[in-house]
Amino acid sequence: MRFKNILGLMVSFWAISSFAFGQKAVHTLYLIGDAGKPHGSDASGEALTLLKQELQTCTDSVTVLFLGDNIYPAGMPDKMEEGRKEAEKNLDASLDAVKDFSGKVIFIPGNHDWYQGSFEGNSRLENQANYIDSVLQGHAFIPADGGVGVQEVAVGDSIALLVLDSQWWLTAVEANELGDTTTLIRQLDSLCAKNHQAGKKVVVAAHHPLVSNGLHGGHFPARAHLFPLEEFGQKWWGYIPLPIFGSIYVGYRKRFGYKQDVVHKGYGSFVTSVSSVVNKYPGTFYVAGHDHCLQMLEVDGIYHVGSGAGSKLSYVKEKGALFARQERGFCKLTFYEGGTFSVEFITPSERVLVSLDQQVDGE
Ligand SMILES: [Fe+2]
Ligand SMILES: [Mn+2]
Repeated sequence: MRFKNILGLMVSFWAISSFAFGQKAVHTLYLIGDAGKPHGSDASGEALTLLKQELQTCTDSVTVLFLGDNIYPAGMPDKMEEGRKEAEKNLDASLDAVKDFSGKVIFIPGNHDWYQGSFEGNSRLENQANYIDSVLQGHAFIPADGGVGVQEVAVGDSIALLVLDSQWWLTAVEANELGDTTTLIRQLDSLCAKNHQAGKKVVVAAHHPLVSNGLHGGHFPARAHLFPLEEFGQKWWGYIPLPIFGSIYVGYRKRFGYKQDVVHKGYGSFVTSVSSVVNKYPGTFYVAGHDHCLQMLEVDGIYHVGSGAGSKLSYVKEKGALFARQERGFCKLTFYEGGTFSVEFITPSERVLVSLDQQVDGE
């Protein structure tokens, strides 16, 4: 990051802090995604440890939202099935971070919770919902019954949290069952309209982002052209140079993508349809995980928050973002009396309040 960006962030930190401390917070949302592999390396659990510490000082007007991929690699198998113990262990770290906290906790599903959208996906979501409920006793998983549509969750009087199961959409498109997607879009539009007219801040939450400066958004570091396997884990084969294959791979991901990439046909239909609704309501927040980094982008008056650095890490491009870090952590979105808000990213090494008019112009 260049000097002027650092200076800009410092100035805006001061500016936002001044108004934030002078105003009463009405509700705070903690956003953490892709936290389902907390035992991968020594540092993999650091975001959840940090969240647990952070929540020790929190009151009731706080909601913690787990943005999907709560269990890697394939969601929650049946009790006697292979992989069940590992799945429980992976989810337990998230549950432990929130179990002594008195506010609201919500888990939404990602592609890994869905078993990558396979036919077994629904039963794995049900297993996860039941397991979370057995620990937290509060139906914290949405959608609890495997149902589709938009779920409106009450989080304070002035905020409307609208939750979508984006992997359900991707699965429906693949199975060519598009009927219900039209219903979902109509429902989303009427809920956005109703809450905007009521003067509420609208936060739409789903696992899959509409736009991302990370890998799923089609952004790769230059070294991916030489070491394309590096993305698939820090193993020895990640350091095999594959120059021509690397460029073909990166080009393919950018142009066509695979099922979990923004440019892919099925995912693209989700992006087009949901964007056509939320873009009608400037000032809306769209919060997601999926790319394993922390980022915030502003596109056409919509604030896109990406908070998928709950356990894994991957590349994010800084250019064009209001904030971007390849670091584990989470986002704190605070709403104040009078309709103002602040966005803060918290990692083990820093807390950064995002300035809304300071796009990063470096690489
Ligand atoms: Fe993920
Ligand atoms: Mn994902």
